[in-house]
Amino acid sequence: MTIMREEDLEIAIKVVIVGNGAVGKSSMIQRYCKGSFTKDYKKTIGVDFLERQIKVEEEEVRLMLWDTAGQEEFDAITKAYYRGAQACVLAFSTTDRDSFVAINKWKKKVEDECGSIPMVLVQNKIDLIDQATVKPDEVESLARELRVRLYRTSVKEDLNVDQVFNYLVDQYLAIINHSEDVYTTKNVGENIFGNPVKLNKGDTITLSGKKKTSKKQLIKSACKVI
Ligand SMILES: Nc1nc2c(ncn2[C@@H]2O[C@H](COP(=O)(O)OP(=O)(O)OP(=O)(O)O)[C@@H](O)[C@H]2O)c(=O)[nH]1
Ligand SMILES: [Mg+2]
Repeated sequence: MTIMREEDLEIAIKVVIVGNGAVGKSSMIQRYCKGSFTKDYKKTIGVDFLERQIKVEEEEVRLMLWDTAGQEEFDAITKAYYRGAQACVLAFSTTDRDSFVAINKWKKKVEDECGSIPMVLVQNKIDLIDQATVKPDEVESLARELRVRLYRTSVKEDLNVDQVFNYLVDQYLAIINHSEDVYTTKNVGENIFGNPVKLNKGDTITLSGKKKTSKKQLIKSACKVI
């Protein structure tokens, strides 16, 4: 028999970063995970993956960042990698109006696969504000319309990148902590898992505590996706 101790478990969050080509998705992940920035543009072919472990209120959280290709030629293959994502970054570039217009399409594409998950709108390359092709108020109204928080980042200058991921982690933890509350509530009622208010004999109750995954499970699930 294997005894699994609490310290063997960790919270793992799969985050997908989507948006048009060249908006800075790979650069953002590279900045966040490796602390570096490269000026040259090398488009992502298909999908890439990096991870970073952070500590949030004494909890180890492993962020698995899925970097998807923004170029249209890869549209068909990237979608499959969204599956199982628990959070999403919708990125566009300050200097590329098309990438701003495409945000709705990216959001829908992710929601088609993942349903409603924590998302954030990121206006990258804010260091190039003098070459902006989008007005601040139209960006703010898109964020309001989509009901997502807006962050203006410069991956180049390392501005606001950590904040984007911290926010998503907080959002995700709030959701799982809430599901724990529901789980421990005596009166299950109509909860976020869609269980009926009045339980009858034979009803199925969906139980879900804090989602912690063992390292082994993590590797297994990552392998499945690849
Ligand atoms: N000035 C400036 N340039 C940036 C910033 N972030 C990324 N870049 C540059 O923008 C270009 C594209 O960056 P990538 O990270 O490769 O873009 P991507 O979104 O991953 O592109 P695809 O992989 O094709 O989808 C690169 O030349 C980066 O150096 C930024 O904040 N400011
Ligand atoms: Mg890329």
